[in-house]
Amino acid sequence: MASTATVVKHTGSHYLLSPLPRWEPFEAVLRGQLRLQSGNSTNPIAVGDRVEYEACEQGPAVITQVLERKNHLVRKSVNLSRQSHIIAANIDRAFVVTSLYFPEVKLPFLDRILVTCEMFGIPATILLNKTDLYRGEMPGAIDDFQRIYQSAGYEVIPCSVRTGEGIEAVRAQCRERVCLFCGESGVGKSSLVKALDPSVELRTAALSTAHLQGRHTTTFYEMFPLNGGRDGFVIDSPGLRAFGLSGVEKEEIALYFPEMLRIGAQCRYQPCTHTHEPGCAVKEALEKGEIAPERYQSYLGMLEEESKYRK
Ligand SMILES: Nc1nc2c(ncn2[C@@H]2O[C@H](COP(=O)(O)OP(=O)(O)O)[C@@H](O)[C@H]2O)c(=O)[nH]1
Ligand SMILES: [Mg+2]
Ligand SMILES: [Zn+2]
Repeated sequence: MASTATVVKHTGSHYLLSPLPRWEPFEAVLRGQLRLQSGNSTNPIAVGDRVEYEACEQGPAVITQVLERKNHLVRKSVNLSRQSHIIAANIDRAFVVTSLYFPEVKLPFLDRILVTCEMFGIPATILLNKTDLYRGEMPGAIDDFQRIYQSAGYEVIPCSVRTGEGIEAVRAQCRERVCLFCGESGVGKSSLVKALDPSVELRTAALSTAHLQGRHTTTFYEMFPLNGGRDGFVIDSPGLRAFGLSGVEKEEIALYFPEMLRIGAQCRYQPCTHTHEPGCAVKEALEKGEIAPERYQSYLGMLEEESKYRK
């Protein structure tokens, strides 16, 4: 009889599985022929994958099948081979962590991460961390930030590991879910995970990197239980820098801005790039202040960058 479990860690040849929501990790290996069915990706199974396995009397269990994924994060290989690497699968929510200050927020970078989440079908919540550093000096800046992203359709949770602001709201969102923490380095991802459960051993330095085929770099991700799994499960990440928009058509980019996707259906021309076309509903909404100029600027930046690569 095959049982199902979730991949919580991958270390080269071995996997750790756990029958989530129970945290009882055990070792497993891959049945040989599964490797052949991995298509374009360099790894057939990633952290978060639900798999069927057969238990063995002695030694590790054997993974016999990967169940269908709800979503998965892919990193394209930098070279022109069509290979890609699956970073994680079945993520219920991404926490896109940022701070207004130290490091100073770069909205185009933040928007790129949000677009990446939309591309892969991962619901995102923004954690505006380190409010202890700027709530006093620039109270209006927090409101401005919230206005931009809430009007785009994202929930923003101001939080601080120092004062504890927002931590319980984040915890409530983690429960019964597998959440990915992502965002620029230094914004406080690992600190937030630690605030949710001080016993989590985030060995960020131990994220193994193996060089495959010269320039292709593989990073292994790992899942951790929050308070034994009672508060859900998290995957910390060193950043989303490597996930380019490669392979995205110009016309496609606006579909990953929820506020443009909503309004874009009313544009006179379809598909519309929302730049020069007459009767563009997105530009009208921009003029009326219904779409934040900061988001539109990020969009134009991405359009320009993608066209550059396409020429
Ligand atoms: N003042 C303040 N510092 C924070 C907060 N959260 C994290 N930090 C600090 O920011 C630095 C980077 O945090 P870290 O969790 O390693 O960021 P990561 O790279 O996103 O994982 C560390 O020195 C933390 O102590 C916060 O809420 N307030
Ligand atoms: Mg970290
Ligand atoms: Zn338009």
